[in-house]
Amino acid sequence: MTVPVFAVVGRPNKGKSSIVATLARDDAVYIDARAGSTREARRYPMKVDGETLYELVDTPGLQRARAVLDWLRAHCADAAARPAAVKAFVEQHEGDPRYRDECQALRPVVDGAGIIYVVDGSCPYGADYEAEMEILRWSGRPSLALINPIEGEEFVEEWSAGLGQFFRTVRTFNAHRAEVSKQLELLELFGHLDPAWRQPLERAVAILRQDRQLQVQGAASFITDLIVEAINYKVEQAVPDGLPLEPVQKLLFERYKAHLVRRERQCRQRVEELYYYTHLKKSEQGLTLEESDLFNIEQWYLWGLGEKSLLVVAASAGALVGGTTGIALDAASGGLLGGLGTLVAGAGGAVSGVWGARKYADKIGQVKVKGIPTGGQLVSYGPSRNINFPFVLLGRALLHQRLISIRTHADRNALDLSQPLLDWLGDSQRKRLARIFDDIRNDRKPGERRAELGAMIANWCDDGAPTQQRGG
Ligand SMILES: Nc1nc2c(ncn2[C@@H]2O[C@H](COP(=O)(O)OP(=O)(O)OP(=O)(O)O)[C@@H](O)[C@H]2O)c(=O)[nH]1
Ligand SMILES: [Mg+2]
Repeated sequence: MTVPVFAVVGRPNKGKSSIVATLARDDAVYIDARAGSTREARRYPMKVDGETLYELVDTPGLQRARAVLDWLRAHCADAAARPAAVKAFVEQHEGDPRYRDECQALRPVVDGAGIIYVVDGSCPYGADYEAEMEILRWSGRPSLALINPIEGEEFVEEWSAGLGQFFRTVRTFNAHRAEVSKQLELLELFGHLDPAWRQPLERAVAILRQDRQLQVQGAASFITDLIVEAINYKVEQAVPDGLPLEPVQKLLFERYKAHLVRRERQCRQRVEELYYYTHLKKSEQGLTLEESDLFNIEQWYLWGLGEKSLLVVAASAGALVGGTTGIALDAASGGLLGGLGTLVAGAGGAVSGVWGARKYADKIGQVKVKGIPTGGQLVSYGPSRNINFPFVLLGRALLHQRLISIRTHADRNALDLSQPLLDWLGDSQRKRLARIFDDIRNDRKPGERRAELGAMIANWCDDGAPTQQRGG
């Protein structure tokens, strides 16, 4: 089967490379605010499971279209000879530094690529674009035009009218924000432009749809694993008689923390890989929040899981869990309110440093010391009995997954992970989660509860799910 190839062409700095990055799902494509950032034509295959579904060719911007068109006119007898004239131009000028960029852009077209012509809908239309559109028409290749509204839609209508004279298919396509459905629609459109591509592009769309489902399921299962593991996680260490316990307690807390921080990071990395992200930046704040701050209740406040939502979580969980496990409730809400009290009183981070961190650490898990029959003591830290802890982990994981799934590969902004967590969660879901967490914590029907949790998470990870469940 022929692999469809699309050359993305246009003036410098119109978002060509951005469109390539988005459609090829490749965050390594070089994108820059300066014009002339792409110097060489380069192919970017869209691969799923090792199979290339289609290819995008990024090209340098056209700047000397008028001179090229003059040459073409002077070297072409009739309309039937136009594609051959374009080919002749490229062949005769490939070593000519004056037409370097034009040859780079036209070479893949001459070799059989389809054309995606890109303009900026926030800049006015001008007749001076017509020379390059004319050249593309002369090539005789299937083509469509995309209006990329880089800084707004002010001139989109004007562009539609102008482009309509040269291209049968014109669409507005935001290179940085196009949803997946819009990307797939574009592939389908191309399938209609060239009969040879119909079948491979229909197949590509079907595979990408399925891939989306696999991404959702994969992400949900990574997140479910993380939450269940975190709820049950515990570290312990035997200490011979006569040795001090305090250093061991400190060490265990560090080990506990380090493990869960690593697991959270690993989960994020796996989700990013599922969605083909390998070059993601995280915001400065995101980076610091990502590290051990997971264990600083003071920081939970910063993620929007503020006083109110913490109380709501505790209250609904408490109302629910209270009857059966009163002790857990006391421990959790006591710890919670203690933490919040200090938080409110010491706003601005008065409680910090080692003392603060260790104090808060106690609110997440507990240190236990047990005698060992053969001598010495067994010191353990965890599992966490803090009602809010799994909510915080879940909220962070779902926020990260959502940011990844709605992102395009053209977006070079850092992931902003410092946003409110679970603010979209309804009361009944909150209660249901609290019950599931409590059951997992107490090893009641763990298999069933895990499946239930997995299904809820998969639903939230699916961007096709009703949006009232997901913020933004
Ligand atoms: N906000 C926003 N910025 C965009 C969009 N498309 C492109 N840009 C920005 O516009 C600039 C140029 O984007 P590129 O994709 O590098 O443009 P190009 O046409 O490949 O540029 P050259 O390779 O220099 O010809 C970059 O700063 C992009 O971040 C968009 O849809 N929205
Ligand atoms: Mg470029």
